[in-house]
Amino acid sequence: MKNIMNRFDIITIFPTMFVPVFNESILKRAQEKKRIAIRVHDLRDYTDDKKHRKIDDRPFGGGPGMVMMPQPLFDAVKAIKGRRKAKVIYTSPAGKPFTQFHAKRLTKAKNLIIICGHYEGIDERVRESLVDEELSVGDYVLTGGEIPAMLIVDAITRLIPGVLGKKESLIHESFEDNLLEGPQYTRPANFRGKKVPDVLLSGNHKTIEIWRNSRALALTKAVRPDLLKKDKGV
Ligand code: 9WO
Repeated sequence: MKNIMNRFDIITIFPTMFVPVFNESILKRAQEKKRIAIRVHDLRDYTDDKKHRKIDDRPFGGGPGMVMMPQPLFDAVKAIKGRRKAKVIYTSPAGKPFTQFHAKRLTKAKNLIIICGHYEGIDERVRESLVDEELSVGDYVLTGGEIPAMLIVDAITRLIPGVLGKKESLIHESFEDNLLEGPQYTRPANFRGKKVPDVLLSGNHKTIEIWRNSRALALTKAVRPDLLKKDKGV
């Protein structure tokens, strides 16, 4: 809670996409509690093309589609940064895989500027001179970088001290061992003939912990054995 607030600036051609996502639940509360500040910027506000607010152009050398021009992106990042230090992130399938490890590391950055790509992507000079980190959120192609940007803000924010309640934070602490969580049950103990495992009703905390760990390990081995091969993810 000593933390000065984390600030996220997002550069996009679809600013309204972020409104519903950032104004619900924990992300909303984190802003109200001043743990984070999120600013969404319309890239078109930064183009020199006053008339058509153009931000893309045809690729040199030919080929299909359009490329995001350097001018609006350079000017947007410069204006948003001001005198502050900021890390500039571009999301693309060609980036390094974004994992829990990156989410944790990026909680330390006071200001993240996330560029959301469209069309065929950004002019290479933006990548070379403006982008500090290129991150992928998975091996698939999307229609734009907006959803990856939301995802990155979400994953980082829940790790910022004071964002989650004490109970929720403890739950995430138990994930630090690269295991998936085993099955969970709530009332009733017998739902239409389907029973909760006896061990969970036993009240024996030690036995319950051993059972949970063994289920977590079995599940991880079955569906994500790669997580058990050291330093993956968390
Ligand atoms: C697309 C692409 C495909 C294969 C290899 C590299 C690539 N880079 C891009 C790219 O920069 N695309 C731009 C952003 C424009 C089209 C929509 N964009 C996008 C980002 N689609 N998918 C992503 C993305 C971002 C992070 N993690 C997974 C997917």
